[in-house]
Amino acid sequence: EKNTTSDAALSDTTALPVGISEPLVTDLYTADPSAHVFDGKIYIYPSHDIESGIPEDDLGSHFDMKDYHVYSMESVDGPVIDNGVALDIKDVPWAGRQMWAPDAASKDGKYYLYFPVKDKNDVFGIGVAVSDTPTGPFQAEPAPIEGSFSIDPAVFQDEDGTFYMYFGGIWGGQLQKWRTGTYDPEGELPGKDEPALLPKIARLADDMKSFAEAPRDVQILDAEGNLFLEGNNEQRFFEAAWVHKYNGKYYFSYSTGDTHNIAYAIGDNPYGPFTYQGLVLKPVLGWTNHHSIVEFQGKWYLFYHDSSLSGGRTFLRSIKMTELTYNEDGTIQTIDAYVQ
Ligand code: FUB
Repeated sequence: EKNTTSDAALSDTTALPVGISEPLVTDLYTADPSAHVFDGKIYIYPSHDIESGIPEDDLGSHFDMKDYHVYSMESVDGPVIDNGVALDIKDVPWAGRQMWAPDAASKDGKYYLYFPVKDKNDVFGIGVAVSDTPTGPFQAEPAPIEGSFSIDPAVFQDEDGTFYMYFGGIWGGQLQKWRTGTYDPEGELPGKDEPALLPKIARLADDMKSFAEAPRDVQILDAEGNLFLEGNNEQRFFEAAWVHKYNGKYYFSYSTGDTHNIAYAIGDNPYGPFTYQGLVLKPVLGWTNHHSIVEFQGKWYLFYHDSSLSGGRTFLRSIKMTELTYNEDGTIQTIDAYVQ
């Protein structure tokens, strides 16, 4: 069942696994960390988890977040600074509920916060808000990005300065309701023997507030060049896209959702196709698994979350970071967050 933790597990906190990393933030619950290096500092753009009292369901209704905080770090061992509320849902004119996993980008001295939120008809779209500083506060645009839908934006800047947004998520993320190109409230996932739904990519326009092209599918292929089937939930895309570049190759990483992995695939250009390689991160405590990968001062780091601080409550998560290591051939050494 999606996003639930049994009461038995909650009542026995001694049964919780010991993590390799401590939470970066302990006074709020935080999740879905998108990390970037701007002007030599790490900035983290997470979701801000709260106890909403909304019952857990397969659509993630209990993830009813209402604002974002941005965190900054001058060094990996230094303090993690909470820069306060960067954007509140009440300041997003079109928003209804559920501020989910955000990301950010910087261009020409401006900073852009990209965020998925449901509109007043309960349909997810992706908003953008602008600031003169990486920490905000951010001023939301009056409407979602035209042509955007679903959840989990991740904005990647290529070395030539071009920005691309990856997005999408199935189940509560509503990607299955957009299969015809417009929103269909009755939209269903493909059958188990059909190709799984794919994440989306769109190049951002110069204004950073609109798409320069219609979103298209990002193909994730197996070693034989085939798309994963919907029934292959160990490997197919679910949500939480992220892209980084290492040694000239493009790494597309993502959550497999109901099997709780962070998997990755490698390609030769931002559009893919990407060929599946394996796991970046094994399942963590809590239902969701969501991450980012960033280089800082010559080392690579994985930012992720788990529910250890809340004793396993799946909608009260905490962001963490750990070093990530590549093998000689460019593959990533799989991380188990609970093996020291
Ligand atoms: O935090 C809410 C949702 O849970 C995110 O958008 C998903 O990626 C999952 O982590």
